[in-house]
Amino acid sequence: MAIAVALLLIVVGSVVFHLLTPWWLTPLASNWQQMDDTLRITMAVTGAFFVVILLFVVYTLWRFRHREGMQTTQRAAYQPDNRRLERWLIGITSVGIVALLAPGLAVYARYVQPPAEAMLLEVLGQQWQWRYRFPGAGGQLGGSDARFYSASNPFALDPADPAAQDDVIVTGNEVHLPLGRPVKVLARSHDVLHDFFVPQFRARMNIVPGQVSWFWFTPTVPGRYEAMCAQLCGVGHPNMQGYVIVEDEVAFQTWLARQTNFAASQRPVTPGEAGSPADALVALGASLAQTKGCVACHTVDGGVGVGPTWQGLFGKTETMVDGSTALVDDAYLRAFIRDPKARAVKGFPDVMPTTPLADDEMDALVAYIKSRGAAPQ
Ligand SMILES: [Cu+2]
Repeated sequence: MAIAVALLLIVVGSVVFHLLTPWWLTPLASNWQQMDDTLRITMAVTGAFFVVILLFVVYTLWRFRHREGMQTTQRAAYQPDNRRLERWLIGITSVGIVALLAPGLAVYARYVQPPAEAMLLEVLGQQWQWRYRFPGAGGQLGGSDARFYSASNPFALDPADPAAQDDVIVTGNEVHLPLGRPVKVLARSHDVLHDFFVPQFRARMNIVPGQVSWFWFTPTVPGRYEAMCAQLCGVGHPNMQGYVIVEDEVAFQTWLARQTNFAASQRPVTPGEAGSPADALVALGASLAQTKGCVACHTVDGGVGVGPTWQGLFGKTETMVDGSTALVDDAYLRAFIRDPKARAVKGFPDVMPTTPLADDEMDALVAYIKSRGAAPQ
């Protein structure tokens, strides 16, 4: 009987929790009301089966409990089969399973068929950051091939493709989208499985290396939304965050006009007119730290990350896993970035990937780390 009471409490508790919980879905910010409907149907079907099955177990435990004075000879009747009951059970279960699967299939079919007027947005996943690309005025994205990949061409775009020249390359992990316009998202991965997910849009898609997967949505509420990776993709996975800013068309066009295109991003970097060349180098290093994904693991404000923070790193004495110590200077940083596996710093996982850097990029990145300040003596 104790088990029957416990099961009854679980059923009542679950239903009450479901009705009173503050953990409801975030407000919907896209056209995908159908996703929420599907979720509610799933909840209703699984919830009903959960309650009915547990209540049935509670009933049988109570109905056939042991009672004082029961005849010790009383035995359960053996019933080899019961056609009528089986037909009912198979029928109800089948209806339940169809109700679980069919709405999802119908919504998914719509989810991967973007309207013809949808604008294109490419999302590129990489351990552990997001990059974005829009087609230029021509409306066509340039072609890519793995052999074109380089540190300055992370999308591996074909430099000879005329359609690639005006492609808008977004630097950093934040992308803007216009309100009320359907967007077709084309998703590619640079390395392993990722999944682009913005909860408020109810939109997500797995990203498989070597494939382009897609889905579409129309943002319906202005705001700043967090995009996250929804496939465990390595030790930096929780840091793989981006942002989608939904704003009116005018603000979006203003933002878009400020972005660089592919052709411009391929020109050699020249120090800016404003500020000294040293400042320009540090500024370039700061932007490289973003685009190369360094900031996924290294904070610059002393915060805890997967790797050592860059605040106060330069000039500090690091202890290695083998107990030896090393002064963090120019040569140390360069050697470590070139070959992260050569040695391991005590207290940090040995997971730093090798990032291809041109010589001038290395100079800029080291200058930036240096600028984050020497360790206090
Ligand atoms: Cu990921």
